[in-house]
Amino acid sequence: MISKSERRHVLLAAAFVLLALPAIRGDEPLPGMLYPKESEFREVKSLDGMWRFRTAPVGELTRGYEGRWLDGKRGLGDVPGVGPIIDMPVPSSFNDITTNATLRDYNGWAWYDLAWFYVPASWSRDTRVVLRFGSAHYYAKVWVNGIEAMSHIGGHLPFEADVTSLLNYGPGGRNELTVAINNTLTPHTIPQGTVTFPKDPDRKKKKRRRKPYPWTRYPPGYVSYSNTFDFFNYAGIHRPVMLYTTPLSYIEDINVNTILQDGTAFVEYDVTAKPDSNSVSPVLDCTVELLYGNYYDGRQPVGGKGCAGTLEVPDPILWWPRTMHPQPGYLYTFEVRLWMNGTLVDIYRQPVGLRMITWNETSFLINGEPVYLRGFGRHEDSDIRGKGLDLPLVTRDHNLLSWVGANSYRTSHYPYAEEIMDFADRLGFLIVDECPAVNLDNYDDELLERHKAVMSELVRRDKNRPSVVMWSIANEPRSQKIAAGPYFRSVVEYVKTLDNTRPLTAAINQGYKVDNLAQYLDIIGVNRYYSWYSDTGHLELVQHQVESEITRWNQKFNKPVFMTEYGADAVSGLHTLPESVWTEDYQVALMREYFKAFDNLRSKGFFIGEMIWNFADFATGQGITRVVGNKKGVFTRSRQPKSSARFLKERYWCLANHNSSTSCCLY
Ligand code: GCB
Repeated sequence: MISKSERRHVLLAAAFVLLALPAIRGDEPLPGMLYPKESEFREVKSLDGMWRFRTAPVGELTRGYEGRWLDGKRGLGDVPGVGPIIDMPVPSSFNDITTNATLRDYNGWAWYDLAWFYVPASWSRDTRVVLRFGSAHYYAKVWVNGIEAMSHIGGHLPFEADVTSLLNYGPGGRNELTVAINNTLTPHTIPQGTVTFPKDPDRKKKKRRRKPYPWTRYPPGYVSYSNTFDFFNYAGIHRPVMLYTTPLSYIEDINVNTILQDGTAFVEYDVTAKPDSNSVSPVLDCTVELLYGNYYDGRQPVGGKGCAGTLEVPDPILWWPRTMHPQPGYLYTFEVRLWMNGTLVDIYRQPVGLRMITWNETSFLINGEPVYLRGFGRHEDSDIRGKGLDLPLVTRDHNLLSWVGANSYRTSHYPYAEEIMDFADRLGFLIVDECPAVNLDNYDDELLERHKAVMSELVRRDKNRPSVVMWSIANEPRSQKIAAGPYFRSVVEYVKTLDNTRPLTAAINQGYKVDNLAQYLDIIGVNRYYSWYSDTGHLELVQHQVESEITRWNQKFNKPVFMTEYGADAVSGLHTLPESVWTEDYQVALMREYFKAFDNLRSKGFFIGEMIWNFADFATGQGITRVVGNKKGVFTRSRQPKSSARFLKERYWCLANHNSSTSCCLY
């Protein structure tokens, strides 16, 4: 049995996660958070690179705080006996960088330190300097020169703080940045996880016996961290860390939305600007221009005056998804100039795509044209880097997505890096943008607040992206539970207040008879593993099962339906004839059966897409149903094709080039 003091210690460490919730509640409007960009008035400095790193020893999780690892003088502190300080690349997950299994599986506080760094001589307290993290998983606390600068709950989304007053400037002005992150997941984090103290059957104290028996299964103090989702709980500073400047009066946020009417695009915009707090009676004003492409190319941009308004664009070049137009993903640049008392003080350039989304009971349309999604569920995942952003990998992924003929993917099961979303905007991929609510199980008000907060951070970040065409509010929640009904109703109502220009969806794995979520969605996503997790090996059942179930979802809810997941694990290089589970041959054979069903469903008019699970093999926690990770990728983890990739390519290009009455089953 774990002693009271040991239990207290672990709970105390976890409590840092739970009690230190930032003041932001789900229903409070968030300040803007534009992506850092250079302009005539702004500079960006990357803090990526090699940082110093140390974890608190297992069983002494608060050691970093007790040892004052953040005091701004000693970096991570040379505290004897707590293990070495090692080099750690940023961005990256820390788990797979070393050869150490304890670090791979670590739960608790991990400390990062960057010392020393210097800021350009041109920066001073008269410049506004912001420190921004693209994401850190899961909970993060940040100190600049030993002074707490910010904290943030949740991986996968950016956070930032004005650190102007915390930095040292000028010659000799050295700076230190310390970050503590904690990847402990609890029933009130999104996603959820559990911390348990497993009981040792033999360590009970016998009556009148002072000492307990020695343990047989779990040593004293043993703590177990678990979750139910099927991907490795990678942790670390996963995305770029940047310092950027803005003028003291600055553009804080931009909202852009396009309405198409009779061949004209009406671009509604709204700019939020902040005046310099020292200026007496500041008057702020904006001028805006919609530039073709990303520069002045001789064509006359459409311009406007005022920080809010509507631009009328005759003959617009619309943003189209891949294969729906010879020039997909066309981006204009929305240039905002901020003026204070008649002087130009700030410029920000926001890429925008002019497109309009509509949906009805049967279809999902872009610019008035019905769209059929040919896509994937994916993961941010790769060898060594884990979930750390890696641009060569991301570029390869988008080249493979283009090669295979896909037009879409879901950011299963969490928001992806902004740099990844940029690819989607530019290349014309349609994104189902998912929040990290994977496998939600127990519902209560505290979780609901967190869910709303995550959704508001996601919408704030991605609202201007033309590639983002749906918000996915959850993946496979236990939506059969009665409490799921009111819970998701609140989430949906809340997200609609943030953005009513995009439909809401979720990937559901419960049956249509018991589910309590689909009724609130605009478009229903269904995850099914016929002939894999159910009726394993019985391919002859797939077509009928898929067709009849998907049809029932539509009949019951009268909404468009798409398949958000289906698939089979295939170990690359494993073949049998006839095909059997885990082989490349079985993966292909299973896909063929799903394709037959999809083609019949397509002709019924309400089935709007198919997204195979998964784009590439990916890491999971260890388990007896996983062979060093999930092998449902059509590409391997090193991004090489399995037989299924070539097979899928035939189908996706067939779908791209034909209409809904053509069979693309490839019998
Ligand atoms: C699912 C989950 C996904 C898993 C997949 C599988 O339904 O949404 O996270 O990886 O099944 O392979 O079991």
